[in-house]
Amino acid sequence: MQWTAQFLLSAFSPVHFPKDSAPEIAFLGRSNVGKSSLLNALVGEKAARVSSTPGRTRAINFFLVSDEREKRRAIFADLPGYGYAKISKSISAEWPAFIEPYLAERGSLALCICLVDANVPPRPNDRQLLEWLRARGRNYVVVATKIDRMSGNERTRNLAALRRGLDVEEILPVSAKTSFGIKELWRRIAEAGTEGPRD
Ligand SMILES: Nc1nc2c(ncn2[C@@H]2O[C@H](COP(=O)(O)OP(=O)(O)OP(=O)(O)O)[C@@H](O)[C@H]2O)c(=O)[nH]1
Ligand SMILES: [Mg+2]
Repeated sequence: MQWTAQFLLSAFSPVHFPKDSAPEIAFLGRSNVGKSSLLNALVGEKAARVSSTPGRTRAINFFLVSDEREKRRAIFADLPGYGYAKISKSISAEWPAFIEPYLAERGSLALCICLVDANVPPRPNDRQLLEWLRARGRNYVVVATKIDRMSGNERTRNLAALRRGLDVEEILPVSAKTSFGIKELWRRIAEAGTEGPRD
């Protein structure tokens, strides 16, 4: 597969959202969890801006991802992170107001990739987001990022704690650094419905 990612636009309000012309995959998670890095690892290029300063992105950045040979297309939406401020009370209090309507109403949203850091214990705001997505019947997959930072035993322990704490059956371990888990995540994305060739 040879994917290319083309930056479309940064949206600060629903009027800026691009036409929903292809199945959309949203990247959700706390600031600094590795959303932009994972997006880049999936497409194999530096499309999204990676920053060591958490909370930089306040917009939804849309990318058109395509495989010209196979005639497949998807839109990747890199969302602003939540939960960086230590005093945060809820997700919505610190997330730009247009994120909630995006998640609730975007017709083409096919899959939410919910990222949690494999090195960090379960957090209430991650759990809260997952409950919110479940309540609205959104299709999601939870991935644990930065898995390269830990040994086998620690991995198993942390992933079990995250599954328990977030009340989910399955968490896919991934690393943007080593590309661990990227193939499996692509499989999930394709399942959720990238637009394939029509005969
Ligand atoms: N070791 C390791 N570091 C990673 C991985 N993914 C991301 N990072 C690092 O984590 C930091 C944050 O990565 P980003 O991809 O910018 O995180 P983000 O979730 O997009 O952050 P915001 O846009 O601020 O919400 C950067 O310093 C990355 O290099 C990974 O798989 N392994
Ligand atoms: Mg980012």
